[in-house]
Formats: sequence, structure tokens, C-alpha cells
Amino acid sequence: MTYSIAIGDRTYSSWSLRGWLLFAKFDIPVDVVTARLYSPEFTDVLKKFGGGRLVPAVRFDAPSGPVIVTDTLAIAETLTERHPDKTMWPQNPAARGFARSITAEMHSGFGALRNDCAMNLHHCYKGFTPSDPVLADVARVEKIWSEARSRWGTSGPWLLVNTPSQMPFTPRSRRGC
Ligand SMILES: N[C@@H](CCC(=O)N[C@@H](CS)C(=O)NCC(=O)O)C(=O)O
Repeated sequence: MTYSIAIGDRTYSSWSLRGWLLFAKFDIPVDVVTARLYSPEFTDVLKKFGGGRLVPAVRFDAPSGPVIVTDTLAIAETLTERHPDKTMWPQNPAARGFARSITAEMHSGFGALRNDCAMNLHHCYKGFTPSDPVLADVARVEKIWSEARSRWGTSGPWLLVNTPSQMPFTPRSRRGC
């Protein structure tokens, strides 16, 4: 199965980075089509990915015909469904519930942070005074991250782990109850 993904510049477009990261992290081959945001070329590229307005957008061929999936969360769920061997969500149901919840919260929330702190991985902004809503968003991010670390015991680069050997709990069957 061959995937193509249309994205913007990963330095400036966090949505693009997120859509692409899933393929990279889980070693799923994908043809990356990069287009500059807000350029005429961008619209032309998107025409080949269903004609929507936003990136990331993914295209692949299924036995029933071509499939287009847009929106990072929809792409994540599609890849999870098509690659169960990759165990993209944590295997522990409680960790998985937590992971889904914070993913959805990240996807739909943090408006103040997004508006006031656009992503630019080439630049460090000095002298920025965050507003109260931005500070509240940052406090919430810190709470989520520390909860993930303290409940699921990870110290590596990922907030949650997905291999059984790293799960900080004893599966019910092994406890004999
Ligand atoms: N909720 C969408 C958001 C996608 C999004 O906002 N993409 C931006 C990339 S930074 C975009 O395509 N902007 C182009 C535009 O607004 O015309 C997702 O998860 O994929």
C-alpha cells in the first residue's frame, strides 16, 4: 500500500509536522508532497488530494478505490485501523483512554496559545509577554505532560509508551484474579 501526504513546510506548520510524524515514527512508507502555504502551488497540490483547503491530506488506494483522508486526527485513526501491528495507541486501556483524551484536547483546544505563539522552528522570540489565556494554556500543557509522566512512568521522548513491557501495571490475568 502506497501513501502520499500533502503537507506545508514542517518548520512552520505544526499540523503538517504532526501528520507526517506518524508515518516517520511508525516507519510507514509515504511519498511526501510539500507545498508552500498560501501559494498558488498549494491549491494545485490540494486538488490532487481531494480539493480541500488544508494540509495535511493523505491519499492512498484501497481495493474499493482511491481514498482521501484529511485532518490529522482522521489520518491518525485511519493509520491505526490499517496498521494494527504498529500499536500506535498505548495497549494499556487506561493509558489509551488518557492518550485519546489529551490528543483530542490538543486537537481542539489551546486557542490562545496557537493564536499568540505561531510555530517557527528557525526562530527564538525574545521579549514576548504572554497573556493570561496563554499562561492558562501553558499551565494546562504542563499539567497534562506531568500527569502523563507520573502515571505512565515515561522518561523518554514520548509522553506515553505502547509496549507491554514498559507498562507500569500488572495485567489482570497475571495477578490471578
Ligand atoms: N484540524 C486540521 C487543521 C489543519 C490546518 O489548519 N492546516 C493549516 C496548516 S498550518 C493549513 O492548511 N492552512 C492553510 C490555509 O489556512 O489556507 C488538522 O488537524 O489537520
